Amino acid sequence: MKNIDSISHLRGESVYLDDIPTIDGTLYAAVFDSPIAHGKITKLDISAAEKSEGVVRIFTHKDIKGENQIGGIIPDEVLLAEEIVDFCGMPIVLIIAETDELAKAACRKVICEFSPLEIITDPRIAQQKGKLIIPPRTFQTGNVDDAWKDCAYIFEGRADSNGQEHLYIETQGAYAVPLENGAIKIYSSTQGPTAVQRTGARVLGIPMHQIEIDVTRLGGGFGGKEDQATTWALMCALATQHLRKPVKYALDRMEDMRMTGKRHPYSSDYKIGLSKDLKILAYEATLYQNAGACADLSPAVMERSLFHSTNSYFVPNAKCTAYSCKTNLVPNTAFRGFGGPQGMFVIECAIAKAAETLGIPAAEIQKKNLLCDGDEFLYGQKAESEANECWNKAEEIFELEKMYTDAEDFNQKNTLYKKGVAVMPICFGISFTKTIMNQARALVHIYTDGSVGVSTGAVEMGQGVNTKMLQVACIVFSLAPERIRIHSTNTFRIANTSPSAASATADLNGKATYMACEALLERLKLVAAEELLADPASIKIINEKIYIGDKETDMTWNQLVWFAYMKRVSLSEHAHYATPEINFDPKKEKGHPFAYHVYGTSVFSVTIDCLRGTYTIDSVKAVHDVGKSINFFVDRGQCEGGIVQGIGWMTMEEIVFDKEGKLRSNALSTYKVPDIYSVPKELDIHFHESDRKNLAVLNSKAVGEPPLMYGIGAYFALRNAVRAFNPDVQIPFDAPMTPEKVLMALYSKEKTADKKHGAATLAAAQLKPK
Ligand code: LUZ
Ligand code: MOS
Repeated sequence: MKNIDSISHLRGESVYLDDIPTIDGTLYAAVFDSPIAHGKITKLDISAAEKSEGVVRIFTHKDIKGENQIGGIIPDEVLLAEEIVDFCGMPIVLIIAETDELAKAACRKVICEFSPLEIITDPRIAQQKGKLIIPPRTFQTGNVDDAWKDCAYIFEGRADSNGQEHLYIETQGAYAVPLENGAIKIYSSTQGPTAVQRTGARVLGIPMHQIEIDVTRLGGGFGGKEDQATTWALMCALATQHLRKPVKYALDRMEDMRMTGKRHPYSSDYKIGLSKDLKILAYEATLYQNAGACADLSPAVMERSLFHSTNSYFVPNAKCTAYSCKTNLVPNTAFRGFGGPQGMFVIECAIAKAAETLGIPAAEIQKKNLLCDGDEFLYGQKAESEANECWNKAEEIFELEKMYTDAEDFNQKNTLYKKGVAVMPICFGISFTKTIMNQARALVHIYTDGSVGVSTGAVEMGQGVNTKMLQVACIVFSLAPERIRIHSTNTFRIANTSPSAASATADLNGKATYMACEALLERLKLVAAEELLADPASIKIINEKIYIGDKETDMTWNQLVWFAYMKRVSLSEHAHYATPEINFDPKKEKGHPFAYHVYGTSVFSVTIDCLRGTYTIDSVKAVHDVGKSINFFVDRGQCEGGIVQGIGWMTMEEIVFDKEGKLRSNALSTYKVPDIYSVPKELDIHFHESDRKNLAVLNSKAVGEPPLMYGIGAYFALRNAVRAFNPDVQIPFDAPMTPEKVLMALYSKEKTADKKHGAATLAAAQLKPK
């Protein structure tokens, strides 16, 4: 089935925040944000801004009637600055004017002076100074310290991965409208309607039942709107509360890039020990997460880095420690993969380091260590592994051996172009790592004309979750898709939602939808049995026809629904689903946190231009574990998009903050994201299907985040291509592998162990083709 939004998308009729018709008298917001990364506010003069044309009102933290506090996990984040600013882009003053332009013009008239404080941008320095968001955590299994002595080879090093802009096509934004009795309705471009409602209640000082959040769809979220959409919704709501007027704020691209958090950069140290036959015997890693100025979701992101620190490998002795480091950068946040990619990158670097030193393809080590059924992850859960199946299939259908020999042949024949091949297996745990968040609700109404309306807590953000919800209802009722509508996500219809995140949205909300539809179906069967004088167990409903056993009757779905109504039988059902079996004990750092895992193997082939350092990703092929896919198009779309987004993170997207903590890559002119031309020439995705029972909705495994991690393969394929030109070069593990870094590495003379981090510091004068 096609994505149900495809036609309205194509016609430009789909409704995003900016498509909601505004009410007469709507006012517009803009935020004056901190120009410095750390300091004490010594003077704040808004008098000129107040006199600026079209300005209606200016708000500071003093106007907040509830608490000036928006921290979700830890209460450490204000909506509007009080005495201290601790990152560039921190909101200080909220300006409301008659138009968007006038509000922005007034921002420029705010006078704010600071006495500067020390600026920290490096997570390792933050850690040394004891600036941590939460105490460090360690996940471990076996006994690493004892295991080193049994290792034939030991390698150590450092691995860095940079942040990533979410670059959703629709920027952050909200529209708040006053309702009667002091209530407020907020249209918010959020992945977490309940987060906006809950935090809104706290900031405005009113009960949650006074705040209605409504979301039709987002133009992309990728985690950026899991927590950080709240800020903009509450800016509008704060103004609406005071002015009793509708207020809208849709950030422009530069505001969005400057004031919202990104993927967390990580700096890590690793140590890996292998046996003579390349089994990983021991792995130790220390991860320094750059959290930015406040906690936001960083503790949870850090936790997922630890969960995924051994990727899809069985490591008998492992010890991974992570620090969430407080720096003076915009608070970093959820981003597709949620720390998993960062953790996985480190062990892949360790394996690459070992392979490069031993002079073998990394794939030899990767393949030997894939998780088998029953192997334990370092947090205690036992794997139901598809890792070997996916790898073996990939090896066979993509002719991996031939890909390697073709690249070698090519490299023999060409001096100025080199090819590199790399394999990237993935393993991603499905469920919110915080067990309590794994619950969802659905509300299903059958109307008297036989049409069906479904509401859930799922937010459609382009990922196709509404299409999957519709499919679930279609399957249970045996109705055509036209008979069913998925309605907006609304906190007055569905309460206490978890954000649409963790790849778990379709599973959680789909299971609740399934349960609600099933309950209605059972009820309708009783009505049919009564009307037809038949045994309820013998009633079937197929394609809008009612059957007794295999015998079709004259009764239709529409008639049955009407009979039920006439008998005063409820045609509505609200269901609640909570993932069974999952648990985690943070004291022991052990448990069974995930409903299941998603596996897969991707194979990358790249070509670099050895004069220019530029490159093309020639092909990405993947065997991806879907369980039993209920929607081939949606799932393939997620794989393709995830892979390209992952390649972007690993190759071209380079966030640059200067030493003053100012974002230099602050627009699309200075921050490069993959476009249609950077999509791999060949993108070939095979689904690995399996009959094994899982906790996914209709056995169709979650697909949102896992494919992003295939993109890590691009980084290693590029390294391999560089090493075909400049053998034995020591390239620091420092993603993204931009063309600039490729060029530096091609001509780098660094051949000894990377004591010093950063080949990119090589002087240009040293560049000389060998
Ligand atoms: N959000 C969250 C997530 O709150 N908890 C998670 O475990 C998670 N995982 C992936 C993406 N978002
Ligand atoms: Mo997410 S990173 O699943 O919002």
